[in-house]
Amino acid sequence: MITRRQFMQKGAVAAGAATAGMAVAANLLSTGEIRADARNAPGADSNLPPGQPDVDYRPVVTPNNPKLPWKMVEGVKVFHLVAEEVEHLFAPGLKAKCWGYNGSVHGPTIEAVEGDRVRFYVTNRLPEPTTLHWHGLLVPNGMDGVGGLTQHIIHPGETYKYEFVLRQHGTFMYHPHHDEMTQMALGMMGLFIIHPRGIDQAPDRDFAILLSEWKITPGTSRPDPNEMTEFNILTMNAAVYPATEPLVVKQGQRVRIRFGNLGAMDHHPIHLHGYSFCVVDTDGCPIPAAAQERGATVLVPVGSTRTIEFMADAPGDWAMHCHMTHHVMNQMGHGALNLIGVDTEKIDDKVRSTLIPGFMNMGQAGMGDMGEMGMDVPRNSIPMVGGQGQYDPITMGGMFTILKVRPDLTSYDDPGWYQHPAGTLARLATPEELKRDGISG
Ligand SMILES: [Cu+2]
Repeated sequence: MITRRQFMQKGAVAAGAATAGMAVAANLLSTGEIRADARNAPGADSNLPPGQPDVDYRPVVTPNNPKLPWKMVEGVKVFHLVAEEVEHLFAPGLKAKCWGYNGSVHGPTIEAVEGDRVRFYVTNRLPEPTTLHWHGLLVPNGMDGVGGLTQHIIHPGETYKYEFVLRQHGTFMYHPHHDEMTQMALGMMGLFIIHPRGIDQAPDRDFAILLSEWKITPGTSRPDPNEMTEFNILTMNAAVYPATEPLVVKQGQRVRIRFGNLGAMDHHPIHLHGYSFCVVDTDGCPIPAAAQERGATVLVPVGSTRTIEFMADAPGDWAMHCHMTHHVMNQMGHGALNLIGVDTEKIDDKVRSTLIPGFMNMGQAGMGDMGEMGMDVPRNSIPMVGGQGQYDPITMGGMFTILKVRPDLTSYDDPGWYQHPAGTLARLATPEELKRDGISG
């Protein structure tokens, strides 16, 4: 039998052994028992110099989302977040007046290093009060950002200051903790990535994706914060396919993908094609190698982060998406009539001749036909399915993106569609093959 204490100590030793020098001390803070001490010493100064990109850490990539810039002031990393209304494009055809930070929806990704002292100024340019909560971070209570409970709310026009030392590494998030239902439904959230100190253990490619869900009634341009169940826009970093930027990786690289979920109601089982991966971290808590779950799908619950790693040994265009099938469809797929198997030709004729010229019912043979390009949709809305693929339309939109693994890359720009080597592509069976194998089509 192994006691919990022994288990934690082994984890601490393993984590420490992976790095060197002062980084060991910093990593020890990531184990539960030592964390309690760190939390109780909120005024303690960090002895570590501010971590520098490409020296102390390999920067994370957040597709479709910018990074929050910072400047050094007397050894402190200083950031400025401005909460404000932002006109946001989810995909060509669908724009909405959202709330975000610094002109971005979601807010820009914050990136720092364990041991850094960070200072955040938060300016409120919204029409109502707000606060900022550092989700998953071990901070002094008065820096936790819960309106009314741990601080005064930030009124419109005011700028508040938060300051603390980062005592852990992993994948975290930020969001307001005042009128949460409205402010988060309108887009106010972001990723907060804290790297361990030292680039040796860093993966070759490190991506971060924040999952969320929205209700934008077709034809309107405001997310509806009152919605509890019928979300019709499911996003990765506030984009829907085909606007989600692909994850571009060179074959043989070690890849990390971090997922966070700050949607209102839904957990998302994210499925990656072509690979099995290890779940290496939950909510910024590293999992010892022997305890890591392996799989091809990771469930990312609301209010949580999950981080996976794998070796990208297989080239191709690999789908990565939420496996809730209603979460890989866009707006116009929701609230549609179920017409599968119905002959609507007579109804269409009548509606066309008397009511709406050009009217056409959709979906008699399934919903795939709604993916045809050029389909008419209401103003400011997008069809339910994705975009044109290499061979045919891709009938997934929403929470869908593509991992593009290539043997030869000179840049991480989108390399286009994967060219399948001869003999490795599914195709129409020939009459000779059918006859040879005794298959009647
Ligand atoms: Cu989902």
